[in-house]
Amino acid sequence: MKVKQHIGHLFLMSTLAVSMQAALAAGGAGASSGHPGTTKGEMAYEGAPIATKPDVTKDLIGGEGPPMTKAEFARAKQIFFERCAGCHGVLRKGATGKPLTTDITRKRGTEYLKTFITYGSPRGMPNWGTSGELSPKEVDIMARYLQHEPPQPPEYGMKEMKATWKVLVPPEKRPKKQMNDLNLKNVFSVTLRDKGQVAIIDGDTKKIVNVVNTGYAVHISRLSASGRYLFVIGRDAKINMIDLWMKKPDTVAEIKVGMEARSVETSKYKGWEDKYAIAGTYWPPQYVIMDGQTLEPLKIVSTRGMTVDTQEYHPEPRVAAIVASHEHPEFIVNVKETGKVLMVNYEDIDNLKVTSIDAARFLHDGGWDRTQRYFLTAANKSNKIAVIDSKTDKLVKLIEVGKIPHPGRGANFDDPKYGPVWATSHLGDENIAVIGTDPKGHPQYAWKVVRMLKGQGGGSLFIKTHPKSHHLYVDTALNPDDKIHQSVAVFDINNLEKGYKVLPIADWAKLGEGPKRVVQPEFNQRGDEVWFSVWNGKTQESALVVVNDKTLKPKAVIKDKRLITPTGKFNVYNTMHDIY
Ligand code: DHE
Repeated sequence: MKVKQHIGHLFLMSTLAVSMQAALAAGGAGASSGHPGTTKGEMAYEGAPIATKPDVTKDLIGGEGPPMTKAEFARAKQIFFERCAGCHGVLRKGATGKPLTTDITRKRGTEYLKTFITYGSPRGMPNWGTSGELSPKEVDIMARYLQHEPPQPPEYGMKEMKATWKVLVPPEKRPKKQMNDLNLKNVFSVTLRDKGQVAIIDGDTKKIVNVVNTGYAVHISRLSASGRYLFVIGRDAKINMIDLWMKKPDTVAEIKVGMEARSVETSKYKGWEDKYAIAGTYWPPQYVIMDGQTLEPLKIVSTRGMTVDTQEYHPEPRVAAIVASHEHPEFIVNVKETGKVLMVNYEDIDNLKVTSIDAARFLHDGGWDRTQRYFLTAANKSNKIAVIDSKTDKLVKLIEVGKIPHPGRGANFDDPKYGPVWATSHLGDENIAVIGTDPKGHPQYAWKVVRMLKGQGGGSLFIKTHPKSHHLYVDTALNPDDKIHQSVAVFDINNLEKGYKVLPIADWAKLGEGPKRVVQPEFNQRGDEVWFSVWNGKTQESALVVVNDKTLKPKAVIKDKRLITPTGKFNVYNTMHDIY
């Protein structure tokens, strides 16, 4: 493994690209990582380098750990942030990976830890040594490093946020009306992951309107309730607020709200449209409520606290998905490691009311049922979907599903037999769990898995349909088989028993070399087209494939040298109105 000397942002940019590229070059999701239970694709997905810079931490070297030089400690920390922190957490308190706190590691000792790091475990720990990813010397350094207290990244409060906050175009200088002739409702914001950019694409003409520089390894986009402002968050916790009314939509305000983040959302309750924005961070573990017109940070709240099951203190409970309630002036905040869903009422942010709902670990992503009253969210390592009633602010049910549910925002449709349902696919198996969501009309099926459909295989990240469509699309972006991760399964909702058809999306894109994972279906506003990303390596050609939802035939292939590593796509109208 090559030693890189420079650390910091640029280093992380390149290592993320390198690690994803390595996985992609090795067949991407297709290659085994050399130990049972985790594919290269999954490793690249969950164990990607974190955005927090290793040079900013407070280090507690010495004390009771085995002897190490400063240079060894620095090297180990760099490796840990690149390869381990995504699963074990920065403070090593455990997330999808096991806890590695010093009370545990010192008991195990250097030799045991070396063996574990070298050979891995069937439960998901990679074989870093025998795969050649770490040299014997690096394994030895890591084994000793883990017996020292974890280096602590700095806190990030109001002072730090304000220092990065910029209003590039103040509200009074912004257009008073839409200055372009775009059909804004059918515009798409497309994540260009490894470029740290989003492409704003006109869904009608399929032309790129602008490419906007955003945060590092940019992650998701969300819309303001009015549909005018687009909020984009990078993994480095940088938020861009883009005004779609400008002649050429561009950033009007930006801020960095922490060191590591995944989620952003805006207030949608009646009377509160476009008033607030909220972002949740992985590091520090907290969320911040901001002014919805300027991104001025107003209120920061920590998520540190007790876990839902063992009721012990967790120092690093990361904020996962956030959605805006339609029933109350509230944000619904998933806290991953404590397994709690917070209903954050923004009516009076100086006297903040937060209802904490016990769900299960480790909360990740989720979406609304068709009535937008119930929020269904994945507790992925518990193999459960938690149902939250946003009207009563209570947990309705924890539903056992398949292995590692990963719904994105899920898919709502009318099942011919069971009535209104919401569905999720899974990372860990081929199941698609279909859950009844109509306690009034179909009480016998409500909050039960009414069907387990069989898809192409595990490694699914996203599933999608639309009220106007009778098709259910399921990607398998991280499946080990090239054929499977380069295509999608589509079910006819009116004939689910019939099984699925396979659409060879990557073949339709006619690209050259590369893993070409097909990821995240997203409908246009009218609900008659569905868009897919064909996600290739950073130096390879990628594309977007638009499928005619009626005929299931390709309608357009969007290629452009600026479309580098496209992943998530967010249609303005569907994202504004939570249609999926
Ligand atoms: Fe995501 C949503 C976290 C890796 C594409 N991802 C989310 C959400 C969370 C999350 C918490 C929900 C946000 C919300 O709704 O408020 N994602 C993480 C990770 O922690 C993880 C596993 C590892 C990491 O280092 O970030 C991760 N995610 C990825 C990818 O590698 C994906 C496939 C490609 C990419 O662009 O990075 C990816 N995540 C997405 C997308 C969404 C998302 C496209 C939004 C889906 C939607 O339809 O709303």
